Amino acid sequence: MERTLFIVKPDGVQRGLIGECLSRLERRGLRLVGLKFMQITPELAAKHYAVHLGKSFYEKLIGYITSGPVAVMAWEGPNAIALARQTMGATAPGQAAPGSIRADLAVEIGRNLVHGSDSPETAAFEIGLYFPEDELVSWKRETDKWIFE
Ligand code: DAT
Ligand code: MG
Repeated sequence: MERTLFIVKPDGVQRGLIGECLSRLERRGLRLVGLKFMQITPELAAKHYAVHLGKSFYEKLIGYITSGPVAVMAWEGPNAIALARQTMGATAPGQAAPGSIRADLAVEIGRNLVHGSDSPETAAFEIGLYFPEDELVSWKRETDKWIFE
């Protein structure tokens, strides 16, 4: 089992796409273990995107992710990180695979709707940034045996 952090960014919230994005992961079969609605502070954004500090788009990225409320989720499943990334699509919507969230619903890299962790290390780090341990729910679904082998 793997866990991954997933965020519907401020453009997704403003466009009324929280449910659409959540639903795609839910219907795919990943299991929700954390969920909150919040506004990311500049301090938290700087921690989250520290890896991009110094890049040309850094300031714009911090401005974008802090520009309004976001929906933050933790999802669980076998290979959850790669599965969520596939459902999201590539960073640039024009390069995202057809059927992915970014291909179907986004146009610009700077308004690409969603965030998802990209490795086990970043997933652990990012989940820790947004969810104290007691806000994550470990549970079994009635449908697990029909989705997880
Ligand atoms: P991803 O969100 O697919 O994990 P990333 O971690 O490389 O992509 O970058 C984080 C965000 O920064 C990305 O969602 C949008 C923005 N970004 C990345 N590369 C960019 C670029 N070349 N120009 C503008 N924004 C960029
Ligand atoms: Mg990333």
